[in-house]
Amino acid sequence: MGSSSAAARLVAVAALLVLLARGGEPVGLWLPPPESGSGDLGAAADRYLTRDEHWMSQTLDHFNPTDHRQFKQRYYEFLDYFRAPNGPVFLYICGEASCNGIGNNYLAVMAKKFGAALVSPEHRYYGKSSPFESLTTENLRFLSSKQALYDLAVFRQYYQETLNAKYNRSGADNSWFVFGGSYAGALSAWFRLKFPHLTCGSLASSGVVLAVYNFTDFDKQIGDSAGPECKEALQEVTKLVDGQLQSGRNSVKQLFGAPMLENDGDFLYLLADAAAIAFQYGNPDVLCSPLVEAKKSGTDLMETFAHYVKDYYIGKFGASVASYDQQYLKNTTPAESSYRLWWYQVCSEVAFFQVAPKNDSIRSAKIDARYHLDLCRNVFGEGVYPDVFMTNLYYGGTRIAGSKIVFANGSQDPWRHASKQKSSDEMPSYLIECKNCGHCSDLSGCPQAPSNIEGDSSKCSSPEALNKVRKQIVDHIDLWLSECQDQGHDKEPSLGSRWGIATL
Ligand SMILES: *[C@@H]1O[C@H](CO)[C@@H](O)[C@H](O)[C@H]1NC(C)=O
Ligand SMILES: *[C@@H]1O[C@H](CO)[C@@H](O)[C@H](O)[C@H]1NC(C)=O
Ligand SMILES: *[C@@H]1O[C@H](CO)[C@@H](O)[C@H](O)[C@H]1NC(C)=O
Ligand SMILES: CC(=O)N[C@H]1CO[C@H](CO)[C@@H](O)[C@@H]1O
Repeated sequence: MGSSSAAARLVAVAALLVLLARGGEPVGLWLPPPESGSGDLGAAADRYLTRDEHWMSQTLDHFNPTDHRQFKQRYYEFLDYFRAPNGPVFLYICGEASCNGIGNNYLAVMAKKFGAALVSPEHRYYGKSSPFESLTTENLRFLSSKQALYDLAVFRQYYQETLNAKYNRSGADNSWFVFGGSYAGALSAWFRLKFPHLTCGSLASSGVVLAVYNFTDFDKQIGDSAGPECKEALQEVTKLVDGQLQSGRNSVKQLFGAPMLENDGDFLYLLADAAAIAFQYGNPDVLCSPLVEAKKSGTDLMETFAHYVKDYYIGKFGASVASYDQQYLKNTTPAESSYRLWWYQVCSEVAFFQVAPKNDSIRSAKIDARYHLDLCRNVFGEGVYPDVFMTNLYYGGTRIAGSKIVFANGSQDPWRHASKQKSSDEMPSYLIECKNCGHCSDLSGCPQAPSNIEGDSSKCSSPEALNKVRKQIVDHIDLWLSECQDQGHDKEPSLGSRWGIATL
């Protein structure tokens, strides 16, 4: 604990959160499918390699050398595959949700191939790594990607020393490689950009490195992923729902199992997210088959969509209706706050306002920039505004001037339009094209709910498309790790392919 009087407010919130955490993940925003417990689709044995918690003391404010306050940051380590002591270290960056362990996805497969140690720190403020007991807007001012990147750098050094102590070495430096998906994919790219001496390379899986204010491409991609028939049905539903709300028939909210959402915008946002998630996580048919069928047979479209929302999105997928409620987003209790925290990052740094395009929109036109700005003001008060210009000036957006970063995005994923567009020698970018290839398919396979052990690709509509990109990713990792080693990391002599994966 630090010296400031405010330090008293800083707590290792572990005790509190152990009781309260229910793994609330902001699924509506963009995260990997929910924890087991909140929906049926998250449950799977062997979903995690480890859930054993470790802790380190982290600096609260990396940009103020006179502020010595610290907080407890949670992390995980998995050493079963580690070719000790000289193997590489794979740092998996956890993003905007409670980080409940090291997932058993394709990263595990790669770690095994490379003999890598796996480590994964939780993002500051999320889960059990909250510096404050109460997440008032004032207390959220240390929540930013810039602070989070410094956390990663400090963690990287801390863990290297921990490893050295474990193997009785001093001054050794293993070859590190960073990984992340979605927002954490952007952090992965930015980490390599800002701290190139601390990692041999980066995988930015669906890495959203471009902050976007009016993110209309998101809705457009949903239309493209849905195809003309399903898109038209979705648009018809929106028209019907808008009409009901227009004429004051709030009972329509009941139909969707969301009577508690007083604000029409919040309700419409829930419906838009419910549709997006089908494509984002690779389950298009669950949504589109019944809708297209209903349209052909003249069955009530609104009821068909309502059934999908209630049965699939809320029931199976585990989405939380309350999380769309701005009243709920004002709750400052850490365990209740993943959604609030991500909205803070949206409202202060990256925006990604998923507004309706002027033409041919799927979501209601009422979901516009105004809706988002009102939400930001209502939930966080005056003065919280996403300066996307400065965010992109700082990192470079899609013109990021990094190196040894591999980008991968799924063809059906609405988020891909915030990822890096063009491939270059130093920063290759791959598009994984298949009917159910979505967000972070390279790591998680498809569909992503239910979760696939080791990121199994066999259920992708084109497993070859995914396997091909995975092979390319592995080749880049192999090359960049070996180049790193040439520069004096770990002294292990090379054997054929330096990392012993010649047989891939
Ligand atoms: C650690 O290394 C030092 C210096 O080489 C050596 O003296 C010591 O015995 C080692 N300790 C263990 C536990 O291996
Ligand atoms: C976003 O869209 C709104 C409404 O269409 C418009 O007024 C605003 O200028 C746009 N902002 C940016 C930064 O494009
Ligand atoms: C609006 O969208 C429709 C359907 O995709 C398209 O045919 C039309 O050209 C678009 N109009 C404008 C002005 O972009
Ligand atoms: C927005 C988008 O589609 N991004 C890119 C994903 O990666 C492929 C391959 O480089 C590009 O063609 C896409 O443009």
